[in-house]
Amino acid sequence: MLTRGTQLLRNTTTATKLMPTVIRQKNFSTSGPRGDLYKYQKDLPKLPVPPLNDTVTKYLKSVEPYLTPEQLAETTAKAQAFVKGQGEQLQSRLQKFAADKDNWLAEWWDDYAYLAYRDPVVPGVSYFFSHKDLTNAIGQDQLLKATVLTYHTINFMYEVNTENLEPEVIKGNPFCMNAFRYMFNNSRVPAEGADVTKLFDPAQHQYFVVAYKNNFYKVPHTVNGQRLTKAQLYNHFQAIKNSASQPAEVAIGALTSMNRDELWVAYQNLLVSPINEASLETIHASAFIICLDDTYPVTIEDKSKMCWHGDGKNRWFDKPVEYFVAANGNSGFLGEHSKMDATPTVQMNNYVYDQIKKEDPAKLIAEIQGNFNRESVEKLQWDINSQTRATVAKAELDFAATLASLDHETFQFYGYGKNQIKKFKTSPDAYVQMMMQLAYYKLTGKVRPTYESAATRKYLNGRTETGRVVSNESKAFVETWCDPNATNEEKTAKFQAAAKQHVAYLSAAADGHGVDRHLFGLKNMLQPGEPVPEFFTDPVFNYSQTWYISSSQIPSENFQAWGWQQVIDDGFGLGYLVNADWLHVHISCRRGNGLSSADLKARLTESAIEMKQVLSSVLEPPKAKI
Ligand SMILES: *[C@@H]1O[C@H](CO)[C@@H](O)[C@H](O)[C@H]1NC(C)=O
Ligand SMILES: *[C@@H]1O[C@H](CO)[C@@H](O)[C@H](O)[C@H]1NC(C)=O
Ligand SMILES: *[C@@H]1O[C@H](CO)[C@@H](O)[C@H](O)[C@H]1NC(C)=O
Ligand SMILES: *[C@@H]1O[C@H](CO)[C@@H](O)[C@H](O)[C@H]1NC(C)=O
Ligand SMILES: CC(=O)N[C@H]1CO[C@H](CO)[C@@H](O)[C@@H]1O
Repeated sequence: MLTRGTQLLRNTTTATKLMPTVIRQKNFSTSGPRGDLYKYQKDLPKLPVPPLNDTVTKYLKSVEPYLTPEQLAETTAKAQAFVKGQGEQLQSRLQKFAADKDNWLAEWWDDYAYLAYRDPVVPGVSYFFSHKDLTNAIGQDQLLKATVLTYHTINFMYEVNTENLEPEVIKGNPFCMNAFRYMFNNSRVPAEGADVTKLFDPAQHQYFVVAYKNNFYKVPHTVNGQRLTKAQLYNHFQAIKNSASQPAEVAIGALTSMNRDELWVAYQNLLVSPINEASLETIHASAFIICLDDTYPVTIEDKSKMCWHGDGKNRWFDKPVEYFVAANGNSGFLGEHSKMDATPTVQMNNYVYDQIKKEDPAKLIAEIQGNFNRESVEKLQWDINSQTRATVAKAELDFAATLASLDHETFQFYGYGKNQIKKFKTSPDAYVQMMMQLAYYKLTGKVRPTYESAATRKYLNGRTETGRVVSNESKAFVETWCDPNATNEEKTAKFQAAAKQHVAYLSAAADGHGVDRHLFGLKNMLQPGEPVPEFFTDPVFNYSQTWYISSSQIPSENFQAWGWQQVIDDGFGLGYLVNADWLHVHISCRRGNGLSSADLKARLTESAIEMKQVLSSVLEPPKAKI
């Protein structure tokens, strides 16, 4: 239910420049029968503009834990002046603006949060899923794994393209399926100021791209209306592996690991040659990418690194759907975030992996052996001048430095999971959030602004809202748990109050009644030259959106890890899974800022053990012996 949204509220005072985000190619085919995928779209409610006073009241409540009574009084005075004054005007402008839009936020969001983002997308904003390893022959063999991963992804893609995928309905609410239009046959492409999304007609581009030894290959997925069989796919992979013994001399994919402005400059240079232009378009228009690596990742940390960034060369980071398969069969997914949040890609990965688990290895091997064909290999060509050569070299160095500045660890706790948490009659999400608050407080002695992503897909074109995790109640919870004199009963009561408040805020956020997107919208209503209300220039406003912890949960029992990067230099990024019997938190932070992911990991372990002990002692007292 929860997705990672963006935590990137960067420029707080300037209105965002609007840029075109979608370039439609000609020959857009709309023919053919269509299924139900988008059938509820027309009925979906529009993202609300909440009442101004509600939002500001909720905002004040959310900043209270950080403030002294004097500071709170000052901030409250600014807030009240805003509500009575300029705020009212901005609110009515926003209401008018929203009236004829499908989704008022979507007008700015993709650009503001993602496409105008200039740092490298990896590790900056892309997120990864590490697939659970399969213990059978498919799971241990790179090409068998790549074959079934590709085969089932193509099937899923057909469901999307023919619109036969069933729309998601969560607790009776149909969810917006718009993001599926941006899953396949498109790419993020660098542009000046803000990147763009290029979309292509899937009927005209029936192929995917394979990366191997830093080369890129075009492989058909459909020929004469027939989808490739597993044997044909396998033969293609085999042919690619046979064709290249040495890595490409210049790893052109490394360019996509660069800062976006630098990448844009590199593109201008590449596009001088029609050969490069054609190869770039082949990648952009492809359905998706499969990267075959020569690595053997064993630890969860190494597997995560392979999913997330690999060596930064055998990848094309701008594609929304990119898988990697290691030489030992371990695999994972990397999502480019600009047009899609994690919920649709979790759904796709779950579908694909559920199918893969049903594959019979013996049958698959027999099928492949009986159908051996030598496939021709279509390697993409590049015309590389000295400038490109130098840019790639710089990209590789910069990327190595970026990775070196990243400190990440994986907390995996096998003591208990959702099943145990439910016995405490509490929301598993709230439980893990409070566990992370406790760990952070134990580590830093502070309570600081924390983001949890909430999906707003019940609204048309809805993406995410911020769940503000810290509350008066969560603060009382961590303080009480760190008070050596507090009793287990007191601790339990504080925990329950904090979890209750968490659920209330997150539900409001999913209903479009958080504070962050609304205030963002109001700020966007300021006209050039207009004075910026004190409410927005208040340092508390800025502080309250400085995400020292940025967090998100996704539901999948098919993953052994997932994660992404912290969003501020002094912060942690925490991607978590609440599985039936185990917990996962991927922890990232920046090196050299006095933070340590290993220390937070130790504090998480301590907190997980302590919470179960204390809560069990109160909520599950041992039954008296008869
Ligand atoms: C919201 O409205 C209530 C009731 O009218 C008022 O007491 C409160 O001060 C208002 N909040 C703000 C922030 O202006
Ligand atoms: C928040 O906590 C403070 C200090 O414990 C208390 O004075 C205040 O009334 C609380 N505010 C709310 C909205 O619960
Ligand atoms: C715990 O209780 C003892 C005895 O009442 C008191 O001296 C001490 O200050 C308390 N510690 C804390 C952290 O409140
Ligand atoms: C807060 O202010 C700092 C310093 O000006 C700025 O770098 C940061 O982006 C601001 N944060 C937010 C969330 O606006
Ligand atoms: C331009 C274009 O044809 N885009 C299509 C890409 O594929 C999705 C479905 O996967 C369609 O919804 C888009 O219209």
